[in-house]
Amino acid sequence: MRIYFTEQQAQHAPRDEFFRGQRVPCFENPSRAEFVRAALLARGLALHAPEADSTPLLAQVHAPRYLDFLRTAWDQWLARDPANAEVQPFPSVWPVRTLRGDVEPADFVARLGLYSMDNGSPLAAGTWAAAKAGADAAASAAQALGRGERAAFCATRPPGHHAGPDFMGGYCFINNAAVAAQALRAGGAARVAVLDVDYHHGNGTQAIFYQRADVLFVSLHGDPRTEYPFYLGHADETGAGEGIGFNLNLPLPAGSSAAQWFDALEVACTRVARHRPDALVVSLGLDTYAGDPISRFQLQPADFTRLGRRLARLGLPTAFILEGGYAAAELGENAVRVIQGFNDEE
Ligand code: Q9C
Ligand code: ZN
Repeated sequence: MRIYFTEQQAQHAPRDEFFRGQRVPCFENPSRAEFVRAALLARGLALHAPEADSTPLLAQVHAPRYLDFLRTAWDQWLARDPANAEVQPFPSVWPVRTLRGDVEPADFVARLGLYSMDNGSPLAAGTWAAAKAGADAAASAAQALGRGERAAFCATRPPGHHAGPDFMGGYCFINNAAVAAQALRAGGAARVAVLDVDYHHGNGTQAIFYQRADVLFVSLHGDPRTEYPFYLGHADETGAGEGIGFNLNLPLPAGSSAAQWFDALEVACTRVARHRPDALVVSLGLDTYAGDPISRFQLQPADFTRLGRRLARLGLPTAFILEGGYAAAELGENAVRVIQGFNDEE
């Protein structure tokens, strides 16, 4: 398994976020990747810097005006006031129903609202550098599979699966799983499957591929009736147009046990296999862990080994993309368990 890590991840280091009416230190922070790096190195696994440039792929999964905004957002924030270097921008108004999203406001915070689904995705000076490097890793993982590698693993952050065609959200800016899937298609895979096992529904990935039959999206996640992202991820979302039948959501109640979760994983794997994909992208959120501070499933460390084994048994070239997982100190061990479970099954 070829593993990717980027030094740029550390440049995305916003200070705090809104949580239950308070500002708290960001759950999604550089220590997450550092814990994963340390655990991988402790097992003697080699880490690689991305060798691909994702630029052409980004325009295939995100809107040009969103990418332009994201690339220049911090400079725009500083242009408004140099003292903003020490201040985090947050959106405060959004173009919801009846309001217009087609006209870009001149005001920076209004544009930030236009391109955000929530106020939970703080920007920092190095957000673009970190997110772009993560997307480069996703493109590199796809390329590695194209060269005949059995699997690749992107130990990168920020995560990506909540980022939609033209918006950030849920700590995500560039949809790395979508970049990997698109790169696999460009590299000759006729059919690709994305299996999203993060605790939260991958609304961004679903939206990007909702009308397509070539990229199947399957997700198991906390029921959006009670869990973030709330407004997508229900079982009746099955695709549109050409994509009808190529989207499968398996929502589970908050608090679900590992046994319930693995039953749903079986349904997911059966659907993936029926697609007969040439490659698989796994949106690997590890926030299904029982110790996760913001999520409510009950997986134990040994369950991540079992997950790795089950995914290997699909027998597909597989690109793992790290998504959520906020019990930072345990994130490395849990990631390594997925990798070792997958490799053991070989
Ligand atoms: N600031 C991922 O796991 N935020 N994103 C809840 C409010 C939403 C999680 C706290 C959680 C998003 C990639
Ligand atoms: Zn998550």
